[in-house]
Amino acid sequence: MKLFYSVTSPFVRKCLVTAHELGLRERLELVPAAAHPINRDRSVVARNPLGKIPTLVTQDGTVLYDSRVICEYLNTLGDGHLLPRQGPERWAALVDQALADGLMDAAVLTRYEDAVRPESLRWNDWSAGQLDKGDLRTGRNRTPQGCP
Ligand SMILES: N[C@@H](CCC(=O)N[C@@H](CS)C(=O)NCC(=O)O)C(=O)O
Repeated sequence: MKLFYSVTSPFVRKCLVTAHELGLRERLELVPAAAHPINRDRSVVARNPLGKIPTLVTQDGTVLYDSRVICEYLNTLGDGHLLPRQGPERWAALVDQALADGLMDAAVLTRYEDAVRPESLRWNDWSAGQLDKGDLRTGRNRTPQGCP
């Protein structure tokens, strides 16, 4: 399987950790990609119209994208222990994943604001709003009320 990746992507890292935990890491061939919100990486866009990584090409040539989909796929390919298939454990795992994805989205958007947007167009309140999510600024993640 080919995984379009970059070492700086937290979403790629999530998929790599998942593959490692399921004993599938060796089955992934890492293909370097330069996903970027402005300068599109055509090798990724050719497979995923969003141009985002991670993008996975499975053994039979099926293209999967979005880390959630890729992690579900890897879980199915492995022993299935990372994402419970049913019951309250499944909802808890999916909510944990949604929280982690939301934190990563906020971190990536903040990075794009700082590194990609021209300085004259930057809006500090935007970054402050993103960093407030899950207390990213202090590193202390809030647990939503009602979740274990
Ligand atoms: N929801 C996606 C988010 C992936 C994502 O935002 N990846 C970033 C790199 S960390 C990317 O490809 N950005 C390029 C872009 O925004 O066009 C997932 O879970 O895979």
